[in-house]
Amino acid sequence: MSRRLAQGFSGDTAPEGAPVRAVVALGANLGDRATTLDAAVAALRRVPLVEDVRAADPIESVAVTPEGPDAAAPAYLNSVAVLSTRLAPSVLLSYLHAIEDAHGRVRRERWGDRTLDLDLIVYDDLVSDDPALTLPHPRAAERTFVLEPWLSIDPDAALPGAGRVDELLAQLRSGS
Ligand code: A4P
Ligand code: MG
Repeated sequence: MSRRLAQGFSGDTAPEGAPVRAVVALGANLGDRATTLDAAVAALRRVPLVEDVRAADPIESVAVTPEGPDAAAPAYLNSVAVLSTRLAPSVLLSYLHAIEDAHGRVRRERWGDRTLDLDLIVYDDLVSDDPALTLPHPRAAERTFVLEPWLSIDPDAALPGAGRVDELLAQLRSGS
């Protein structure tokens, strides 16, 4: 059963201090994308109370904008990292923002081009509709560029409330 964010996740660390599994999506469509993604994974490995970071080989994808796919925009490199952490989800998100900032992320427009985007896709089986941290990430289930790299490093991956990642990906690929 999914847990709600309000129940016991207000501190800086996970409840009972037990490590939980989290999934982070990485994206870049400006600058030296591959170098940036490598550096972001290295930075994730240095975050306190984060362990066992495993990152997928990056894939290239057409930029998705609010108007739909835009082949004229710079293409993205996307990857996904699976990790174990004792940090509370809001604290983990703060570290993700700090890593984005360290790589020159400028927030001008939603879904705008960016040197680095780090999204928290899942944190254990937590469900949250807080706009500051929505879990699972509300658009993950419809994004091949998230599901494909995730599945490559976790064949049993599942998105709480949406289902198995292999099945979601098959549905997206078949257009259903
Ligand atoms: N926020 C809420 N929930 C989360 C979460 N689970 N993870 C809040 C991360 N952030 C979360 O984020 C905006 C706000 O979302 C933050 O204040 C945070 O507290 P942002 O990173 O500043 O802005 P953004 O990334 O432009 O917005 P958003 O809505 O997160 O966009 P997405 O969904 O990340 O989409 N096309 C390709 N091919 N590949 C991509 O990676 N990425 C995007 C961005 C668009 N098109 C893309 C790709
Ligand atoms: Mg984002």
